[in-house]
Amino acid sequence: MTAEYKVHGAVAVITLNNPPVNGLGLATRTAIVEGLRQAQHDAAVKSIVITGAGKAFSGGADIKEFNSPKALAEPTLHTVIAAVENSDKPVIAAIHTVCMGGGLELALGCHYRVVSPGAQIALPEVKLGILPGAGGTQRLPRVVGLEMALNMIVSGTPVASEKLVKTKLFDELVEGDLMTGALNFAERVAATRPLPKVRDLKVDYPNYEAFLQFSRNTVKAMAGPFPAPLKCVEAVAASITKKFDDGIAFERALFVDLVQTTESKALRHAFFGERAASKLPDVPADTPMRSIKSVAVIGAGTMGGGIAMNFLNAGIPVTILEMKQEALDKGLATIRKNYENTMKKGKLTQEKFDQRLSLITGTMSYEEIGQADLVIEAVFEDMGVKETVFKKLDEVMKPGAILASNTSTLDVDQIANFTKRPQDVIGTHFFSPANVMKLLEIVRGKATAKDVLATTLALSKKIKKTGVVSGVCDGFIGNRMIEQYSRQAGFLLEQGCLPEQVDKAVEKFGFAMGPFRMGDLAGNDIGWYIRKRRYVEKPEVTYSKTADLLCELGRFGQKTSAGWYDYKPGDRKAYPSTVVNDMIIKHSADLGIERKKISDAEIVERLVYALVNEAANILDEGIATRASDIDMVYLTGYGFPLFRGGPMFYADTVGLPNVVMAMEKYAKGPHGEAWQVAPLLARLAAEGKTFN
Ligand code: T1G
Repeated sequence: MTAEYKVHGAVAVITLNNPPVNGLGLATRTAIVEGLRQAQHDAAVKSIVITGAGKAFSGGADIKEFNSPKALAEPTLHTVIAAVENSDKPVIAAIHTVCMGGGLELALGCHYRVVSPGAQIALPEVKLGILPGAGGTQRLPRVVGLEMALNMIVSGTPVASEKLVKTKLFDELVEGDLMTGALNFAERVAATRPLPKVRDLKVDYPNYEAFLQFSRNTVKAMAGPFPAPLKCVEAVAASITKKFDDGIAFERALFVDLVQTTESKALRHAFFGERAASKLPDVPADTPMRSIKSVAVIGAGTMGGGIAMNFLNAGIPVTILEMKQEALDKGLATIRKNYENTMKKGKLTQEKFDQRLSLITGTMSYEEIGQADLVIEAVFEDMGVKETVFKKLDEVMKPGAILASNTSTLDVDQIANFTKRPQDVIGTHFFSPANVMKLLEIVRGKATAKDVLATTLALSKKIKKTGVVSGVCDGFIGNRMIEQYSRQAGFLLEQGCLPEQVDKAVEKFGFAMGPFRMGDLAGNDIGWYIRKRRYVEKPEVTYSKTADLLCELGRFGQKTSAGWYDYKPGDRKAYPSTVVNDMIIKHSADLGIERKKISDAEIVERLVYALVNEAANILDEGIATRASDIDMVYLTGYGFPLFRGGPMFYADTVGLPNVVMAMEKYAKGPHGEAWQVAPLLARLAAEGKTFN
């Protein structure tokens, strides 16, 4: 059963038991109604308690059921809540740990609510592109007030139960054992009549129109492409402008609209995609993990310093190693500066600042890092340098230590073979700035042990990264795909576009930054260095030479105050460059290419489908475990727009046959060889299937 029924004296207790978070799926909803019916028919029962087993009261409706018949099958959550509210015996919600979404709405339908301290209370539906659809927008304002309710619903942010005990949301804060407190409370109120109903309360807020208008304006400004936040405001407004049942109907209508939107489906896709990424078919969830109590980082440069900060933030001591005192001092000073800046912005307390800085030690001796449980090298991206470092690490690191490389493209198997313990070697590819970017590509070598993988995945969650496992190939998942994206960007310049048009087109599509602004930020010389290697390794792969011509002018981007764009001192704004645009136009002429007008739609198709096509190969080769992993890479590491769900999700929404048709059209144009449709993509399109 997904809810247990048990009578304690004169109190019937219904315990939700649907691990992991007591999602209110159909079976659970049915069991609740069954329990209420039993309690109603048992004359010995004078009051009813509803609570949750395990680590949640309830995490809300079962998102896995959305857009499936079960979600709307009776008893719906509305029906369950009505059954609770219309019970002729008092129903008390005994809340602990997590009470969110439909779980909170269920509690709001109860006559009373008692709660443990520290419980996370939220209506987070907006984060899934929807809004509370079972009365939350109408009941919450009636117990915590219009403003608090609006903030909670529009942000979706949890509030600790202690902060709400003075509101009508809770009747008692139970400091000790929750069940004991709930049973005592239930006995005390057993005979109290009339039964208090949240729906009978009124929302009182003087001059609410002005507040609501201000809220609309504020939310409109921050919601971007997501429709849900503004609809949350409208739904909450109904709690004061409409009668209760009209407000419920209005909320329901808005919910039904939102749950069908692509934006909501994209957010739900990302929610599950984030969690699925930590699961590997061949690494059991109960794989024993190695204990990581201390970390060493080799290299105190930009990457090494950023990597170190992730562990300091998680309270894990770090020893950072450099070969020269000056570099070590500079690296440590940068870490301190970063924390000082965060503290200045009020995002870090002095106490946390001191604690984090107390956890970092600098050294120039490999011998001093030998006892670390994990060592991550962030040295120069050159196999010779990696070889020297890993041979040294193999010598000094204690048995069982995990040896990780922050390489962004090099062969992790080759690196592992520099050691006598390849099973302990793994790739941990952080993205710059490493203490900010959420993505962590975890590169599993052929020899990487399963417990090393499981440990690294769990550690990525602890340092608040989205860990995505990649197999070994050139560029792993993200950079291998961005390679094709950049190729198309270069061809577009040759054929008629200028950097600003391409960037604007993809930024309008929703990317945080277009390819050329991104190149200027990351450094155009990085791509240049990789292309030079490619020209030798894969001479058959064609590239536009525009990016090389740019680098030959020394225009590496912001770091040289000139790249695809011009930059002014102290100003990070990208100004179109006459020098570069003339160079591009001249290069087309030198190639005998007649430049033509290219639409924004074509720009977006060619850049995004280049990602999708390469991703299909990555999936087919087993480099990525699943399509949603690839989406998570692009959503958390490459600025792909969240409301479009990632490249694979987006391709699914376009329809794979449409993607293939567009690619076949481009295959007839210049550099058509770049549009070889990936076999997996062709197969799925032909079979009417999707990636996800
Ligand atoms: N439905 C289905 N599965 C859920 C779930 C949910 N609501 N919440 C979590 N899971 C799964 C999750 O996929 C993972 O599965 C496991 O539980 C542990 O999650 C009408 C319609 C509750 C704070 O948005 O915020 O109610 O990977 O790793 O870190 O108005 O999960 O193990 O197979 O996140 O301890 C509104 C979403 C739903 C809450 C727990 N509720 N969940 O965090 O564990 S819409 C939410 C969370 C709704 C009504 C509407 C968190 C958590 P697996 P986890 P955690």
